[in-house]
Amino acid sequence: MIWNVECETMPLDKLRELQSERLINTIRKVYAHVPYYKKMFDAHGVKPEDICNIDDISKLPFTTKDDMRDVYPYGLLATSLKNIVEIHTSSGTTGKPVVDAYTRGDIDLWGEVMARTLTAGGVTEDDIVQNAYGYGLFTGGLGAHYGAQRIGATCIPISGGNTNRQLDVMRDFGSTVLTCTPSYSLYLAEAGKEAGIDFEKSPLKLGFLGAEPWSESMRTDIQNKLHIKAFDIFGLTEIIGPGVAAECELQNLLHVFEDHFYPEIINPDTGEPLPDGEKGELVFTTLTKEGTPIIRYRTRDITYLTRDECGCGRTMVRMHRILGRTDDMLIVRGVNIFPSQVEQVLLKIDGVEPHYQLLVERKHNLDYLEVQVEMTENLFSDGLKFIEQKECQIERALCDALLVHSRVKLVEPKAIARSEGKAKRIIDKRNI
Ligand code: DLL
Repeated sequence: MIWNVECETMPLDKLRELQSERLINTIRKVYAHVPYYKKMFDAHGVKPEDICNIDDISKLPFTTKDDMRDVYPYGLLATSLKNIVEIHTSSGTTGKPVVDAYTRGDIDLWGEVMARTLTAGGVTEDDIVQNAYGYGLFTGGLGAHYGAQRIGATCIPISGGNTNRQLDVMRDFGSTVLTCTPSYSLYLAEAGKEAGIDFEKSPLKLGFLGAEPWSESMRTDIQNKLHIKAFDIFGLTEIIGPGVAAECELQNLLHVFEDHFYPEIINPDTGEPLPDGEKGELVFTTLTKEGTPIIRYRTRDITYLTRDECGCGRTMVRMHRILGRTDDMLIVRGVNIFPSQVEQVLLKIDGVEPHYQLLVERKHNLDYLEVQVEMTENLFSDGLKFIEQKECQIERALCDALLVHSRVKLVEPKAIARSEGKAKRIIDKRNI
């Protein structure tokens, strides 16, 4: 099923024309209204008049997460604050988060692209959507919410966590669609089985899973355990949240809604654009966003694009599921984390050294993060009681900074292996 046949199956020449027109408008707008972009374009020697069609996009400079943080909170606004009706921010940055500010038009666009996402997997107004993505500053909850409501489905805004309640709601209300992270869907499957739910007989039939990496074998597992068809959905706060790309009923690569979000693949070392089919870093330019339009945003996600025809009839370019990252970002229970965030916290705490390692494991389909930190000789000689107190203190500080719980284990001085090159900060034992 296709939500917006006219847009999603647009002939390629018309699509190029539309993208060109929208890019030209966006560039004019940001040059005139966002001092940050004017400065960047001037420094790069590019003027709005130089952008005549979508292929000229490669003349424009990139935007990075650091650029966005530097102009926190409102530096990328392309409209007056009185036109902003909602704000979301991303997790996983040291210092200030990245801000996405939405006008009424942007919220409307979000509902549209999420309606496309859910319809692509078969959701209709007859469905009951159990939305177990987190509501709040994270974009998952409200993004899926707007899409489900746009379709006219019944949305249950249960948000993340509280597994027993999730299972009760699923049973009592007869949820037909589940939206959450892939790992949480597997956790629900196991907990449901233990609670005596027979998923083969339950009305649940579709899952829209994303916000973290997963694999084909994980899809098979989820589909078998929950007796649903599971779709990969992709997005990021900086662009709009979920609703940037999604699989269709053929479950073969994700269609990028490129009439609104223009994708490129670049060589992460040189910044040179790469042709279709070649793996590299995914870059997005928003073509219609009003509040915080973004030009050539470097996502750090690795994938490739293909224009091979898809049997569903959509003409929108497809991207492979995310293959990795060009940086050391970890996603734990759907929350983005950088080792540098941990370091920032440790530097403020007495009795420990900034020698640490993050161990991530998946047990019963839930992620567990252990942070091993070296203590100072003094703390080491103070005794167990003091060490335990310190562990609790660091756990609390890390939870505030990372927005996810971790277990802290203080280890003896010099216990963490030193490296002659880059320190090995992450041991990821998850077999995704
Ligand atoms: O995770 C938005 C989202 C919510 C997407 C719900 C899908 C469903 P952020 O918190 O800003 O936004 O994190 C964005 O998460 O750059 C990827 O590295 C990763 N990511 C998102 N979706 C997928 C996916 C939301 N389907 C970052 N597969 C992105 C792999 C994903 N990684």
